[in-house]
Amino acid sequence: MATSAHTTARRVAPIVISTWSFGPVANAAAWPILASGGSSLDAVVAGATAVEDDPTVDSVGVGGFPDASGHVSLDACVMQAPDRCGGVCYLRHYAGAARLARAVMDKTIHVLLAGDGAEAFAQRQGFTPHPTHLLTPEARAAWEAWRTTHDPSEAGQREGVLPPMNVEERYRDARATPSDKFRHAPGAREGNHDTVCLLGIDHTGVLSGCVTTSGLGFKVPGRVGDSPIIGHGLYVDQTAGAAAATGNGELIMGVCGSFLAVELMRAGRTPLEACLAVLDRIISSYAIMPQHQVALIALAPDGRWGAASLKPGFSCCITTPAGQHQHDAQHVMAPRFTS
Ligand code: SD4
Repeated sequence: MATSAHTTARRVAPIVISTWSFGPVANAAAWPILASGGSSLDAVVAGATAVEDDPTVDSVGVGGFPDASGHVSLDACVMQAPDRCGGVCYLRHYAGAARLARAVMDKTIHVLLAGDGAEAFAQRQGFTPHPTHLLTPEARAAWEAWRTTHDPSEAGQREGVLPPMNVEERYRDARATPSDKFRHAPGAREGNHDTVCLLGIDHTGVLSGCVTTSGLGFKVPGRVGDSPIIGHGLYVDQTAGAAAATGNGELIMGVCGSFLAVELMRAGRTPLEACLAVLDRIISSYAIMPQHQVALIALAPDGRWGAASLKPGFSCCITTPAGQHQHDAQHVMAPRFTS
């Protein structure tokens, strides 16, 4: 069946862009598919799956940090067009959220399946329950350590107190300035990772996106963020472009961050301008706290891309026929706070 994902196909150089420092892991799985003429949808799902399957990544897939009650829950979505999107959320006993999100898109009339229903669907699709409910010994140990200083019943409930962010605090390194007020953000953890978001274009010019996460560490049980929700964590339109978001989902959801970025590109903004404008909207819409971070990546149908974040420390990985590089994204927040 022809879909709107394929009505505007055109020949452009393939590209894949993915978030954070595990981007190279994602792109290593995605790029061979694009380079050999495969589809951008296959590529972004393969890239997301590679990160999900790495148990050392404590913010995506197996090995993700649990919620305040000690249970891991996974969220993911895929998108090519308004009539080609799917997602799963609050998946607690099955790995492979990105592949399952694709199955929702390909095999159902629905967009988003949650919780028990998503897991029943996973079983019907031949997925097998994860033997340890996605919780690795390392993630369990981190949760137990967190419990020694936090009351799980208060997680995310007291005003001004957020669950710890899964944000790489790489801005603590040599590039950080002493005046950076974010250097000692509460909840910051050295070397941690975040949601993996991938945007890609294949040799036929078709855009696809995929986002997958275990969400904020030690979140309130039942909490679902932006990542699996179309228009929030991910939006793709074949004529306007694609965008994906990572960071504090609550800040992204209130402004429909990814949808807004794509609509700004439709209105003529470059991918970078679109990312920066979404961050400006977030800054003007919320009381930004030190532990907040939001980052966006955006990709135009012609292959131009952009990336930006509230705070320093966000990078993304770009792979094209010309090669691969890790890009430190422009950040908007620290200069305003330090001036
Ligand atoms: C969430 N946006 O669940 C995700 C988490 C994330 O960097 O992206 N962290 O809110």
